[in-house]
Amino acid sequence: MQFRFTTAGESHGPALVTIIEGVPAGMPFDKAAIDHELWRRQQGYGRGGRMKIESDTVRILSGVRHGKALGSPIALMIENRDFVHWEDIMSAEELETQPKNPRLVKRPRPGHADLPGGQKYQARDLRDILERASARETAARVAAGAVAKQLLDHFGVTIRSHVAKLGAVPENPIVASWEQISAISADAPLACVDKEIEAEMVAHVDEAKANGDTLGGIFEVVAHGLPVGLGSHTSWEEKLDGRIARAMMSIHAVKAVEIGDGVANAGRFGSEVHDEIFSSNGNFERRTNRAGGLEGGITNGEELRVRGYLKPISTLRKALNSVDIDTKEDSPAAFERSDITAVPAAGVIGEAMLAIVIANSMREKFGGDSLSEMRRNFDSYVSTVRSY
Ligand code: EPS
Repeated sequence: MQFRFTTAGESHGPALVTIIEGVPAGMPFDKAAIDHELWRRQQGYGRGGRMKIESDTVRILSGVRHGKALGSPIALMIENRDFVHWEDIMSAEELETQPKNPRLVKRPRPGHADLPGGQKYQARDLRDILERASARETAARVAAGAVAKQLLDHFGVTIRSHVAKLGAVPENPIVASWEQISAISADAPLACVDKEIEAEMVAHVDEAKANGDTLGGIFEVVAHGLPVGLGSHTSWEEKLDGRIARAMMSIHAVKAVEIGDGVANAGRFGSEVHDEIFSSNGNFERRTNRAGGLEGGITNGEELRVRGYLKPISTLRKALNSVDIDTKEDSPAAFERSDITAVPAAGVIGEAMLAIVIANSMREKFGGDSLSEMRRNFDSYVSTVRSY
């Protein structure tokens, strides 16, 4: 059994939808917890006007009865409140009369899917591309990820994130403990563990805003409480770090992924990198975790740490040069409204994607049609590993 999901929906269409498979029957289903994750994704200093319009919540369409999962596909829907302003432009039916302001997009934004998407799909209105390329889609991923988190909760696995760097601040990504990350308050402006650095980050966002510019940054996601043995060294597709990297890279604007201290480790001696193994009352012990919880593509029981590196958002008020796809003349790229930065939101999305990859790995390893069957398999495996 796999835990898997798909999403559908355009940014200014009627709704986003996700269908999730592989949730074991009998799992208590907490809608409020999903809505809370959606709320978290909408926070963060530097978000644009759209977040004032949307207030994302899910409607459960299938797969849940009397508060428990049935084991069947779960369909969740998130309405786009903004759709009321776009009904004719985003209409599924052919229009008899063109809207007064059709808001055609003809000037592709450098860095966005606009131009290669337009060329590939032969779109003469680049809205056909940008509506689906928009990071709005990640609301549906966060809903699916919130369900994965609920499953992981039953096995003692918790996932959180923090912003390690916002644009150029600070120079080196912040190193934060699980306790520090867990203590970040839900309304912190930039999900940073250090209040002074966070104030500098806020000023950096203000600077970008004043210049009509945008910023990227680095988020770190940490999974706490993982069992040893998720993923496998036996084949490339089974390596958990490979699966995690793919999931993280699929998040909008993520351009690099790092596990543990992977980037810094590339410039160090082996003796400075590998986490030595010590004996402690008949158990194995690590005193460092530079590997980020994975060795040979297998979880080793330490915290799993993954960083996502985001490029700056590609919709700039200070528009970059582009070319009109009809006239072929140089003209500034399209701008309607945009976020200045979305690194804290990307962290929440990173949590969701990591939760989904780990939930899938747990479903593959422990199987079971019901939560209690999965639990028995899990407990028996964990006690086998303990006696190793
Ligand atoms: C986005 C552009 C903005 C963002 C949007 C992603 O939307 P709009 O064009 O409606 O102002 O706010 O993000 C969301 C709507 C969201 O929910 O995260 C883009 O072009 O990627």
